[in-house]
Amino acid sequence: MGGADFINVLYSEYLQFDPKNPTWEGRDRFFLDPGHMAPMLYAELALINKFTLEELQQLRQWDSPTPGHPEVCYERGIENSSGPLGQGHVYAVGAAIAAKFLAAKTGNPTFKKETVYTYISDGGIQEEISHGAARIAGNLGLDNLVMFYDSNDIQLSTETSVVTCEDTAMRYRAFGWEVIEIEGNNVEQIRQALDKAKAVTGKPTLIIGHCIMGKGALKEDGSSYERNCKTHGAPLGGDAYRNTITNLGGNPDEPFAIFPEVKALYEARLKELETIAATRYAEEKAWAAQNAEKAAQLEDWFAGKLPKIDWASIEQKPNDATRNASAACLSLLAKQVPNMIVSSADLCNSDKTDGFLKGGATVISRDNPGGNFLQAGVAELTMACCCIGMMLHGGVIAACGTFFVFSDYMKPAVRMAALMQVPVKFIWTHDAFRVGEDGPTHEPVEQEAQIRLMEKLKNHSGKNSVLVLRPAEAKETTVAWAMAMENMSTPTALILSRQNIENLPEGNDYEQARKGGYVVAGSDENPDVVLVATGSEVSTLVAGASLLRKDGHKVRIVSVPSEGLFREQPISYQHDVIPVGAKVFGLTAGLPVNLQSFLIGAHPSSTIWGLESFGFSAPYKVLDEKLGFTAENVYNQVKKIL
Ligand SMILES: Cc1ncc(C[n+]2csc(CCOP(=O)(O)OP(=O)(O)O)c2C)c(N)n1
Ligand SMILES: [Mg+2]
Repeated sequence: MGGADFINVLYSEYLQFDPKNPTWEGRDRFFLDPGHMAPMLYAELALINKFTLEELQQLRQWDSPTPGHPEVCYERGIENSSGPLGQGHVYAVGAAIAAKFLAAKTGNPTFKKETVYTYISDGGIQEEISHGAARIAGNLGLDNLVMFYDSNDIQLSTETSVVTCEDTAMRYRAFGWEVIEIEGNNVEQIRQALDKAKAVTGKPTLIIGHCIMGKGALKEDGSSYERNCKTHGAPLGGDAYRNTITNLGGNPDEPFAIFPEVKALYEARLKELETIAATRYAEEKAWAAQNAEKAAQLEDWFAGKLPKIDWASIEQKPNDATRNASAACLSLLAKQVPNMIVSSADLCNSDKTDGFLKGGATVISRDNPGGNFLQAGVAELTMACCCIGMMLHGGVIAACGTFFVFSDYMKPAVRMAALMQVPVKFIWTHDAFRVGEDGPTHEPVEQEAQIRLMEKLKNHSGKNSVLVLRPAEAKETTVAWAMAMENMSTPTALILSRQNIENLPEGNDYEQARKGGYVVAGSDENPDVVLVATGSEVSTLVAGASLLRKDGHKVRIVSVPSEGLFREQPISYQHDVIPVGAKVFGLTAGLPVNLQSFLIGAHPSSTIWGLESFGFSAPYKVLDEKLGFTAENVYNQVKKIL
């Protein structure tokens, strides 16, 4: 209720979209940060015919298009799912970066005219991620970004003064923003602020709107219910809504009515928008006529179509680390995928996303908005959300890298990408304890188990919500990157090694990695034991197998870059790879649970060697010895079950 004046002015006078074409590439975007304000957004969208009044009445009910928090749906005018405070406005930062990128890269004038609006509340301002977003948007001078802050002094359980004495205006100014302060329920001031924000150049704008929480609300006894935490999320209670609707000039017997003058206002605006869109289309058409090739390319970009990528041209160095193998792929992608943007949280030379720079990418800056490498600074969650926002905008493919252990700082964003089915590529290197001297703080142990849980969780289209790939060595990494690029329906995680890894035996058919798991070349017929691993542990199994063969044992080795994908194969294939009743030995540098499912149906003596504690500080070869990740230990452990 406190934000209604702003949203009404924005939608009835400023936001430019095509009522007939909700996915128009050049439309203004509106990203809602506080998902609990879903009713405000749904009600506004009902005024532009995106929801019916009946649908509004189904708020939070089973199978309704109006769930408790909005879920992305372009057709209905919802640009993002929102709920976890803080993330929504960072998607807007990503979208603003994407709009500037597309403007610079294509020259299509429509992207210069596009404005990205976002709405934030006290909760989002307090979330740590707001610092990352403010820094990046300020540093890049995103003058196509306008953020309205619903500053109402009230949050869920207290007044804001209990938890903060921040001078928010000063903070955003310090980050390089234009800051305007207004009475957030004063329509004239809202107009002036939006006019001013649109005219600002070289800076994003924050409009701090001092709003009245629960504006116009009355309690059951008729006293004021304004500025009260209790109005945050719960119904007003009893007949309070009747008093409130009467107080606001409505009829409490018809709470879902649209006033005729409001209807007329929006009808007129929708007409106006048709003209605005037609003018913009004409400009786009004129540009397309002059730039036929770019126009065709742009269409592909928004359709999520990849150009031909010459994967076969990649020559992986023998026995290389998979992070280096990833760099080789990124170098090629920099040359062949012009709408790809890669980001790193200040680790590009370690996570090897600098391969993208070496392939010719340039760093995005206020002077180079058409660059395609975002140096995100040390802000993993912000980086992930920016990448999601770029892809929500459309026209761009985004990937971001850091150390695997810091995926912990990104999980909330990975979850939202999975829920929204946004195909960001997450690049996580330094995938295990072999980080070594950096000690247990930097050594991922349980992270693979955590991220693989997302492979076991289906999205609302029935697909594994994330594709998680931990390739065994350099050449398998090329296939993994191809799979990541081709996957435009869910996020993909690439989990890569810091250390060098021996190549798999000659003749290995790497394309089989597309099945999630496969028998590695050189395996024996009718094996006595099946050795299973993901990532670099596969090569340790290969080394262990050669010792076992000296004793006359027949051994099969299975590489499983993605358990989730493997489980989608026909059961007959799964049994061909790991026969029912076989003796299975699994090796994982993560928690044993990573491979647990391969013991189902296997011989009861089957076992897994994994980590059951945090890591330790030592050179990685010493850790391999101490923790049992050697050919000798594979031999010793397997001998026990043969
Ligand atoms: C990351 C996250 N933490 C906690 C919550 C639960 N929550 C929802 S709204 C809210 C605070 C609401 O305060 P404010 O943002 O000022 O919204 P207002 O009450 O003014 O509408 C909280 C803590 C959440 N949605 N997301
Ligand atoms: Mg508030």
